[in-house]
Amino acid sequence: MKVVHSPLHARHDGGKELHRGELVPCFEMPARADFILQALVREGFEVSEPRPFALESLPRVHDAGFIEFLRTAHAEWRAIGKGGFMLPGGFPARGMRQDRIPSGINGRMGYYAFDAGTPIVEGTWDAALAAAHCALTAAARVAEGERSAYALCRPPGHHAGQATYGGYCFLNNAALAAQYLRDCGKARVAVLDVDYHHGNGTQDIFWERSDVLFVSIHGTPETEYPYFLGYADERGVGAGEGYTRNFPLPRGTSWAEYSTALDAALDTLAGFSPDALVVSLGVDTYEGDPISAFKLATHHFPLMGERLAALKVPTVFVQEGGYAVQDLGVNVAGVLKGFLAKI
Ligand code: Q9C
Ligand code: ZN
Repeated sequence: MKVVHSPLHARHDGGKELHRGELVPCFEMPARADFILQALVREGFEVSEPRPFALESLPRVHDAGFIEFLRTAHAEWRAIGKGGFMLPGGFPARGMRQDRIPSGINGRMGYYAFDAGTPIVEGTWDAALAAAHCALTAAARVAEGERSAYALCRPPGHHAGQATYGGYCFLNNAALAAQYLRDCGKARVAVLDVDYHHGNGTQDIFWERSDVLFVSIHGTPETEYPYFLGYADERGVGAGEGYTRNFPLPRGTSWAEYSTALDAALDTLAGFSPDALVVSLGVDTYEGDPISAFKLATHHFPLMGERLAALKVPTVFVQEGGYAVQDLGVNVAGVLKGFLAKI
């Protein structure tokens, strides 16, 4: 399995995020990708840089105005005399207008953002675009016949919707990979999201579609971020009805209950008979994660990989969350090695 990685990820270094009422150093930091890369190189994985892609590959899943906002946001911030990181100060909540996009940069930031924990800095666009290219390159390799590929995406992507950013995510790398596989002629593509947090962005993007199945296992939105999506009764609408499936689990969930939900999710995936699979691979389900509350141990991650291999479907792994920086590499390598041992 080849690894796709870009050093441009380091251009995104958010500084501070608003977390539980305080400005704290960002959990989503450049060292995350460095630790994962080190571990994978140590395990003998071959690493390459992403291929170039036209900007036109992005509007397949994202709104054009949203992409333009991300591309130019920090330059506009500098144009009003500001530097450093950008965080929004207001959002179009219930009872407010959603149909007017403010012209000023502060209002426009609140229009497209859905939290105050996702700073934009000067290099954010370059890093987010490089991460998207990593995911597209991994998808291209699988479309060309490789059994699997791993995209070391940073910043992550699964919280980014058609026209929204948040949860440390700007462009939805997994959704871009899934759409790329569709465009290469894979008729049915499944996305399995095992990040601790619900993949609200991916769900949003494929909500009305029956050609891409979205399945997510995550901490219940009753207590866990992103709070406002990810309940079991969300199943898609219109043509997409039944093609979104959610498995919310309580804080404190350990491998015994987690693996039962994983088996149910895998049954759902097998019933769809996908031609390709995209795994949104967050390892913030780990017991040592500083912002999450599941209890998976390092030795459980290879078991997860083994079960994914049993689907026998060409698979693109896309890195999402995981914030126990020192242990990220061994946990990610564990999933990939477990998978490779069973194919
Ligand atoms: N600032 C991923 O794992 N933190 N995103 C909540 C608000 C947001 C996690 C506190 C956690 C997002 C890709
Ligand atoms: Zn997460």
